This record gives sequence, structure tokens and C-alpha cells, in this order.
Amino acid sequence: MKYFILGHANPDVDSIVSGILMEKLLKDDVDNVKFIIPDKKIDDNTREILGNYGINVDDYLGDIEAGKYILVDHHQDDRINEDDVIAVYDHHPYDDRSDIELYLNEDVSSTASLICQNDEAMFSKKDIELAVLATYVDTVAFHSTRSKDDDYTWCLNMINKYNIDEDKLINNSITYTDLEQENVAFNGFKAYNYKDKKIESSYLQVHHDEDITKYVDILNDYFKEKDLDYYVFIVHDMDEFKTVVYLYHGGSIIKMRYDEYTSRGSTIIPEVFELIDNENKKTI
Ligand SMILES: [Mn+2]
Repeated sequence: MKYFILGHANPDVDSIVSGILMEKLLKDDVDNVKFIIPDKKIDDNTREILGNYGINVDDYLGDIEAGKYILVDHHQDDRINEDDVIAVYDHHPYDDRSDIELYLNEDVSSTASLICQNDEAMFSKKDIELAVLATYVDTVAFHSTRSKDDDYTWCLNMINKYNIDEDKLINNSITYTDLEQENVAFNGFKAYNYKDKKIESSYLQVHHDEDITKYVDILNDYFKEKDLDYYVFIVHDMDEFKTVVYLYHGGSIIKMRYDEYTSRGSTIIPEVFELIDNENKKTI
């Protein structure tokens, strides 16, 4: 039997680091286990950050094959058979998948820190530096609503213990989206299914005064063309750490302002799921 570790589609730093750490953790005990990235294109920013820490994402590119799957940094995956999932390590605990035997899904700062904190003795200094990096990137250096105090304390302990460069971590986790890249309106694209509703989302990290009108319009055309229930476009102001969400639904766009860097995975998407729950209640 072959075993594969799989992060989410369009993987970010946490997803890739989690895959690398999980592979290391399992390799001694499990034959034929491999972390694979089946995506044809990896986000430039993610590639660059990992490159700065000695990781070449191309080393992990590989196609989906028949086998059993361990999911990291997500817990539902359209690319594989649901029955082939044998374990989940995630930090998006908003639907119950306790049908999966090994299911660890906790509301923590990053999947990489969850994996690393559980088995710290198994990891080298380099692995731990990667886990701290993934945690800094996923929480935008602990500015995001995703941040947990315990994980910040853990990161600071690791930074001290292993003499990790914190300025370098901060420089690699507070970043601005390259607005010149192709299809930038779809930056950080993710798709979700919740109670038979189709939701898609993208985000930008921009300067305070950036005019994002054209992206709102592009996504409005896209939303009208596709058979989607919701599109969630998120604009993070990286100068002031504030967030604006454009929620496309039906024929309108609702604009919501948040006074802090608001996490998609731990705050915004759960709010959309709550909206869906409320709409369902109305129709019953
Ligand atoms: Mn993550």
C-alpha cells in the first residue's frame, strides 16, 4: 500500500511545511509514505518564502495516485476519494469529520505548530524553524485573528532556544501581494463546500491606499458567470492591519469592515457558514 500526505489545493507555507514535517514524522515507521504537491502552479510568494528557508517546492511535485491519504492543513479534498482518507491534521475545526479514525483538528495558529508541538523531540532545529515560520506566515506575524497566545509563547521559546532570526521571520510573514501577476484577483484562491453550498474565495494583501475597484468588478463578472452561492473577496490592509470583505451573494455585494487583520480560515469563512446556517433555518 502507498501512503500520501496531501496539503490543500493552491498550497500556502503552512500547508507545505505541514506536509514536510508529517513526512518526516511517519517515514521511520511507515514504508512508502510521501508528501506530494499535485498542483501545477505554486504561488510565487509561497515559493519565495520557502526558498528563503532552503526549501525547493519542486522537490515535492507529484501526481495523485491510488493509495491512502493523510490530509494536512485541510480536511476535505475533491481531488481524492473520501474513503481513502485515513488521517487528518488541521486547524479549521468547523465541521465534524469524526468518522475519520485519526482526526486531529484544533483551533490553533497553524497546522505545522500542531504537528511540531505534539512530537517536538522528533524534529531538528531546521524543522522547528520551518514550523515557527509557517506559524508566523499563517498568523501574519501574530497580527491575524487566527493567532493564539499559547502558540506565540511556543514560537518565542523556540526562537530563543534555537537562536532563530525573528526579523527574518517577520519580513517573510508580513508581505504584499504582487499586483502585477496574472489573475491577481484570484490570489490565494480556495473553494469550499458547506451544506451543499458552493463558496469560493481569494484575497489580497495591499497598501492602505490601494484602489481595488477593478478586482471587485472582475470578481463580480466571474461570480455572475459561475454557478456559485457565495464569493468571498478579502482585502487586507497591511499598513494598518485591517480587513475589508466583499461578499458576493445573489445579486448583490455586501462590504464588511474589520478593525483587525481578520483571518479567512478562522473568522471570515466560519461567519459565512453561520450565514448559510441562518438562511437554512429561515427556509425550514
Ligand atoms: Mn494553515
